[in-house]
Amino acid sequence: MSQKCLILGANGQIGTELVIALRAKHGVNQVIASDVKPNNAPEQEGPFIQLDALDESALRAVVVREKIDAVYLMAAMLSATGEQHPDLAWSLNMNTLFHVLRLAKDGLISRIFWPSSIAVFGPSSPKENTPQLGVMEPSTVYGISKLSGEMWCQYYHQKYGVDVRSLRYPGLISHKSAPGGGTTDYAVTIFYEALATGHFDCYLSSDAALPMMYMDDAIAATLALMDAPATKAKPGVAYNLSAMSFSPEALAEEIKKHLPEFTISYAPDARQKIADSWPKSIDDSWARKDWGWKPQYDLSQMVSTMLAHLK
Ligand code: AKB
Repeated sequence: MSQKCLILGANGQIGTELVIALRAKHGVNQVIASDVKPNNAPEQEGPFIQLDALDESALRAVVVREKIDAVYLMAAMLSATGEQHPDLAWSLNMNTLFHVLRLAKDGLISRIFWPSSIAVFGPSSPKENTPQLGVMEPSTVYGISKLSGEMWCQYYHQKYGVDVRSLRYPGLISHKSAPGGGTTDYAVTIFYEALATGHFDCYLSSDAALPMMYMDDAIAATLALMDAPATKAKPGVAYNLSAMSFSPEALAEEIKKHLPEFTISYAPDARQKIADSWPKSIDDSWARKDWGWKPQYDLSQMVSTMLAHLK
């Protein structure tokens, strides 16, 4: 199905790669990239509009003028930055979602993608193989905004028939664009430091295992979810999504197989508390059963691919 898409937050870690993948699929002019900042991704050739998703009337005007079918809302403030700016994180993460949900409720667009996160889980959730449903008491502003957002997506689907699709992304690892403000960002920075200086000082403890995924898998999952019929990829459900799980120590060991001189030290900071509150691994059996999700990259494939690109 060829759709005219609008990506909000196109300059971000996921947005950058999502725009490229959607343009390859739907055609360059079918995909409008937008961000609050000017376009900083030269590899995204195609239409770009500077747009603040918090400005509801500006957003509506673009959607109507460009005859948009689907909106991908990738603008968000992540976990670590959110703890420093709680009001701003809540305002950005929730208000942009309401703006997009209302576009669909009013019949201006037919489908939404909205990213959730493993941050919806909290200290009282099971740590290993955390199931789709169960105790969710997030302890970060980011997690609270994602869990609330999930509930609002479900509500808009049930009450108004809005077709909103969602994934609970784990930490994402990519080489095209840097993450910003997350707890899992170390798993990207480590590669740059390993190649530049041969050493990495990690802000998490050696055994802080977290669910992670290579970006190609995250993009493939997003496209598959948006393409699947609503009878399979259920609107209003934020699917658990899993590929691998590792600690900083395990990641360092894998990097050492390629760079034997690499060393790592540990100086946990405030982000350790956030990591402690999250699952160590995720059960994504709903996504596998409902719409056939299957990741391609494990830890060793991800590490060799990252190093090959960054070298
Ligand atoms: C973060 O660390 O805040 C994000 C996430 C897991 O949603 N990468």
